[in-house]
Amino acid sequence: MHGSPDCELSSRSEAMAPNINSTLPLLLLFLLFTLHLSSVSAWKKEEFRTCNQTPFCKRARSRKPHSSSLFATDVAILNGALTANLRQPPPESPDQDQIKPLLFTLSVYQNGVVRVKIDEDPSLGPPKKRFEVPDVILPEFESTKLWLQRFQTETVDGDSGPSSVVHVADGYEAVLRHNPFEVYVREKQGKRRVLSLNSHGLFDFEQLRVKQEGDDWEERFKGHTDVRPYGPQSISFDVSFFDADFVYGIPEHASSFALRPTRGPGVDDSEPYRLFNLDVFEFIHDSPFGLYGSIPFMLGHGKARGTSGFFWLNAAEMQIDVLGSGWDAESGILLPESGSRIDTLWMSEAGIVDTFFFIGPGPKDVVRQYTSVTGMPAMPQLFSTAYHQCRWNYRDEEDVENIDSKFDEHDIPYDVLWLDIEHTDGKRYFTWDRVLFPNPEQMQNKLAAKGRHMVTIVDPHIKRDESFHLHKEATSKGYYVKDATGKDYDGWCWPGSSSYLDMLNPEIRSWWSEKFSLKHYVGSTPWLYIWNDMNEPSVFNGPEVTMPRDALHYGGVEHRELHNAYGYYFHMATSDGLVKRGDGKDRPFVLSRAFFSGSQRHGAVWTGDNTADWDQLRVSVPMILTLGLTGMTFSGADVGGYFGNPETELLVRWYQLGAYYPFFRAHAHQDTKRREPWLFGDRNTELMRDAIHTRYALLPYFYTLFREANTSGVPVMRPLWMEFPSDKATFSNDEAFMVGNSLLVQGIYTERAKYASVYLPGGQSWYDLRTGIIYKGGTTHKLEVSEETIPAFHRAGTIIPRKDRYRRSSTQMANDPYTLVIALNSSHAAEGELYIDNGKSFEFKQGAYIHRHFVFSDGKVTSSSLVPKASKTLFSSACVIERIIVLGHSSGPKKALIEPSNRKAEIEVGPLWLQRGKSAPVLTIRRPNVPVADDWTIKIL
Ligand code: NBV
Repeated sequence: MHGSPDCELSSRSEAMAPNINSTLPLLLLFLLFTLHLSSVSAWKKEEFRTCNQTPFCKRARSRKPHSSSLFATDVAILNGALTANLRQPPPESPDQDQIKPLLFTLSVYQNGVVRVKIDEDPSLGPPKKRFEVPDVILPEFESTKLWLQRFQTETVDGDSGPSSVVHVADGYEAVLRHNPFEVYVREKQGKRRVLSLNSHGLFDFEQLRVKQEGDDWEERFKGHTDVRPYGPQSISFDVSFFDADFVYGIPEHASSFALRPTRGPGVDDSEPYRLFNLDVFEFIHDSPFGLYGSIPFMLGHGKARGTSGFFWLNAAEMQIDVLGSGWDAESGILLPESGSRIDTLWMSEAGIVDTFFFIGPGPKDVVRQYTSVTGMPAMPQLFSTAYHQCRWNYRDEEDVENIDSKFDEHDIPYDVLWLDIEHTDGKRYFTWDRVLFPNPEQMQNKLAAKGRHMVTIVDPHIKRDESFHLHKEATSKGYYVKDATGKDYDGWCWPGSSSYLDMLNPEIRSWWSEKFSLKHYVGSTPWLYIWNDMNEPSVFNGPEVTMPRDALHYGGVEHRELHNAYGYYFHMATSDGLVKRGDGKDRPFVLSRAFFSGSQRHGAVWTGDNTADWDQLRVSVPMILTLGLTGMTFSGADVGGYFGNPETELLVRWYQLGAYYPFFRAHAHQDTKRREPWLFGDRNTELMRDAIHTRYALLPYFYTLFREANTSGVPVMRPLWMEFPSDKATFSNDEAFMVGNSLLVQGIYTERAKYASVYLPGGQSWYDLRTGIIYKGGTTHKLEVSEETIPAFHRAGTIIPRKDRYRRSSTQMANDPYTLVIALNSSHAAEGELYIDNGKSFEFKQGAYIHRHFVFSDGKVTSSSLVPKASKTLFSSACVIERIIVLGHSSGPKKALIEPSNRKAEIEVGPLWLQRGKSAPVLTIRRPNVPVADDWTIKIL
């Protein structure tokens, strides 16, 4: 099942062989590294630090509740914000460090966002400015700041001193409790708390220091030494989510969707959830260890109040404990009854406190609030929402041509063919192995003739090769990240000795983005898009397979301070490159492995190197749900599982599930057997084709959902509770999910499954997507499972737009007619939307799109526009609606009347297009052929 260690060794060593030059030190290093790799098999836990091996984490975890003696003084309104100094009592003995006051600022923004910043006071002479992550917060966010004029004082919780209170939004206020220091948001009425920081007195802030004789701050791990020139500089504090039954978020981990307690009674020795971007070889399916990306944003959700969110903008290593109820008993201090409150402990190695409280109260409000700070997910090009075919590697042009034609032969649509690292000349990105790929433009043009695209990989490690123009230029311009001594950092990756561009520097990002122009990227065409892998960054011989924390970036920033955002800046620069390449006209497509808050603005991500087993199929759902909830809606997992050879049944089930991932790509490791959909016998080809066809039919619905995400932050793939926030039975369900508000999908995660238990929420019914058979909501159904499909249901009361004709690619479907599927609820009503634009350019931003609202009520369907009235139409479509299927309509009328054209259309009471077995009441309006862009009404007579 797992990739063999030998193969892994051969692929990596082969990649480096040409770089072994005659110098002894290099050879030794190479041998050492080879030895190191030969021991690589499955997940190597010991290569990565535990909390106990991470001093700041160990220290923070050992602190007892109420050990912080911080109190607020000098409270004032300054620049429209509430400010204060946070102080500690003078030290008891002269050899203890005198803690300098910290600056506290609380600002309030529109729509229920409160920002709390705590940093060292620059006027008190810290040895350097601590790192504040730039370019993540939207510039326009600042303009939503509500300029505070005053605060009120009040005595809370029987304190002897006052608290300062400011107004937040309708019905909410923020409170700064002076002594002990605490900050929280509460409801005005009834004063119920929503979210709080430092309620348990775990706040700690290690200030930067200048090294004195005898100070030994070095940290060692696995033969690596981190010099830590400013001493320990960590920050930790507790955050409480009130009235929350569960907490969610903080990707990326392969674990359950509702986050499990990591400490407290009955929790054995768990690690905290770690946020540290790492290339983890063969990650396991249930672990709080950090993977490739980090989003320090957590949501709490409960039946009693709804949803709230907390975001800490900090790119250093973070560790987060979810504290199980009763955790504080360890300290001997008994806290008031917690109710359904969930306490968490946040610990970071460096940076500042820059936190955001989102008051909700609904789940969609919280994601809207979070994306109002970090940005809405980019609107993808239509082709990228279709099916992608990848493998490490499609060998050469002939292989590409063959794969491409096989898709046509087997009548399977696909949109994108991917080339992994072997297509390059010695892992020098932007180049081609000219023996294998002598005519890359021609190859891409052939694909483009069928409306298809290509993606090539561009990794961040740059081969240190004097004859490689990119390396020469980067070296002469001084564009590489430096090591702790100030020399260009030299690490090992696929090309051997490599350096890494300092993507924190905007000038370097801009230089990098130019490299994607058709002129610079020789052999590229406008149909070529990009894949950024290894951008955590992955460094084979670095500590924990990444860059040393004491490496230096632009402005003297230490790598430890920005580590989790390195991949973000790389993704950003690449995506800007593709925008520039098209003169700012076309939307980019860049898939990235590493990510941070805000990555949603730059493209898609995937969950990295999973394994072909059933557990990994199952965990893909909570992983993608978590990404969606934290802004990264355009995400998916490698269909089929990256490492190992999936059994045929698993592969088919993976296609059936993957067809509903927002990002739908099959991918495999180079040591696996070929597994394109036609290699497993006719029946299995048919099953995989069906799954891919389902995705293509639903593309209009997916694209509409991507637009919804782009305007509201609400993810394409959602947890059930996002649609049914007060249905407790949904809160920890991570085997099923919603695609938009209309479709519920339940994966099948076991071999030879005969039955599945599917919980269908809400008071309304659900229609089986294939048969139209109706099921009651608010209950669990034990359903027979067939090999043909995984269970999927259309929610009563909603309308789904489809395109039912199959072409070679989504591009070729552009002029195809639509089908509307109307699922009636108990009042015989339903509604839905359809968004259309040219699928490619940024013109939609100027209003060049169609957005329809369909309503069924009183026996008629009405189409009206949701586009604000513009002086002229900027985008039109000649497409028509060729079929309207009404589920749950049992009477048998014969005709439908179309207005305003005053035409009649035939009605048929008959089976569904997807149906194979039993039927249910369904009525089809045949060939109404109403223009999709127009207003019309169709009445069933
Ligand atoms: O570029 C090779 C692979 C790639 O196929 C995969 O998708 C990435 O996640 N890459 C990692 C490097 C090495 C994997 C063992």
